[in-house]
Formats: sequence, C-alpha cells, structure tokens
Amino acid sequence: MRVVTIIPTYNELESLPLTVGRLRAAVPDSDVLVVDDNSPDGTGRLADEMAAADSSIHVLHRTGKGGLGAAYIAGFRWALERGYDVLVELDADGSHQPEQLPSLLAEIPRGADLVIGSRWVKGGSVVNWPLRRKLLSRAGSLYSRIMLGIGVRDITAGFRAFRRETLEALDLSAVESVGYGFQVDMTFRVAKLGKRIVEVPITFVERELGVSKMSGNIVVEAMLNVTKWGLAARWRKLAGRQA
Ligand SMILES: Nc1nc2c(ncn2[C@@H]2O[C@H](COP(=O)(O)OP(=O)(O)O)[C@@H](O)[C@H]2O)c(=O)[nH]1
Ligand SMILES: [Mg+2]
Repeated sequence: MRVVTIIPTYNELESLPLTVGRLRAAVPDSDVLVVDDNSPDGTGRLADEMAAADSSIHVLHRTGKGGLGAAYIAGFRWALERGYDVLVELDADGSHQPEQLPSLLAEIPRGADLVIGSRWVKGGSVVNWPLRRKLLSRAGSLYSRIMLGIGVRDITAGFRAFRRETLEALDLSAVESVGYGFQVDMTFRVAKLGKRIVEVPITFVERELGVSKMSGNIVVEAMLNVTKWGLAARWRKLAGRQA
C-alpha cells in the first residue's frame, strides 16, 4: 500500500516543520506532498528545503491562494498520476495529529473507501474550542446529515484517507473548492457512489501557531450549498418516481 499524505499550506511557516516531523516519525512509510499556494511567509521555500533533505517529501507550488479544495484537487491529481494507493488529507497546523493516522489507515484494508477522522463519533473530541464553536460544528454536521440524507457525523472534517479508486471514480473538476464546502461536497459525492465511508474517532487540537484561514462566510456558504444540494437530490428523486 503506497501512501501519500497531502498537506495544504498557506502561511504555515512555524507549524509545517513540526507537523511533517511528527508525520515522518509516526508513519515513516507515508510520502508527503506539501501543496503551497505561494505563501507570503515563505512556507513554500521551507518546504523545498525539507524536500531537498528527505526524498520522501515533495512540494507542489501553486501561483496564489486558491482555496483549500483547489489545493487538494491539485494534490490528488499529482498523487494519482504517480500511482499512490491511498491519499491522505492532513492540515499543517497540528489540528490533525499524525500519531492518529495509523488508526485511519487501518480501515483501508478492512474495506473502507473513505476514512474520516471524526470529532463527533464516540471517542472523538476537540481540544481548545469554546462551546459555541463545538455546537456550530455539530449543528452544521447534523443539518448536512439530514439535508443530504447521509449518515456521516463529522462531514466537514479534514483528516481523511481515500482509497485511490474512490478519487478515480469522482469528477474532481466538478467539486466545490471553497473551505468546508469542499469536504462536504467530497463526502456527498463519495456517498452517492455507494462507497463505504468509515468514521474513526480522533482528538482534534485547535492550532497554537499561525492563524486560521477559514471565516464565518465560508461556513455560511457551505451550509447554503448543503441546502441547495439536498433540495436538488430530493427533487431528482421525486421526479424519478413520477417518471
Ligand atoms: N494551499 C492552500 N492551503 C490552504 C488554503 N487555505 C487554507 N489552507 C490550509 O488548509 C489547512 C486548514 O486551514 P485552517 O486555516 O487551519 O482552517 P481551520 O482549521 O478550519 O481553521 C491549513 O494547513 C492551511 O494552511 C489555501 O487557500 N491554499
Ligand atoms: Mg486549522
């Protein structure tokens, strides 16, 4: 099983070396692909230096900030072309603990097509979030679960492992690319294909270094999309029944 862990970065100069160091120690068999959107703080240059010192580390440079989803899609394409069997999504900021990646990877040989590191299944948790933020994330997931009719408890989660066939079956160019909408759209598309989605509990740790690139707008946009997708799916079902 050839594994690559894709780490999107935008201004993660302090966090990136810590995260990659932990990942190399925790899962030495995984290659690393940093996808940097020309970070003004020089994260891309630092990634190049890390790649020069370790042949398992690769860097994909993009010209400017194009959003998390676009960075992942570029990373997926890069990795699929190079024959990796499992493609992992991991944030640079330490929120996703590399030490927990083996528990995600273990589900692939057991038959999972997509493994989600979940904050909101039994055993999952979040460290250093105020109650308000926890409620918002859970409410967003609950609303999406009802609207989209899929059983995933942490639908915006960004710590994931995809079997390559799962990504090959999707039209990546059609996926919503902004913020949390990307994770929701990917999950919905995988579910619609009838693929097996497995959630494993993780402990998500709020970042201590650097700043978040997500905003309230991105949350609102994701929920508007969920409403649109959910209604469209219901409409298609209804139209199909009448035909
Ligand atoms: N390449 C790239 N990475 C991004 C972009 N936006 C966010 N990221 C990265 O995506 C990961 C998650 O973003 P973060 O700001 O921590 O979101 P939050 O955890 O939801 O607050 C981090 O590693 C960011 O550096 C982007 O536009 N391009
Ligand atoms: Mg973060």
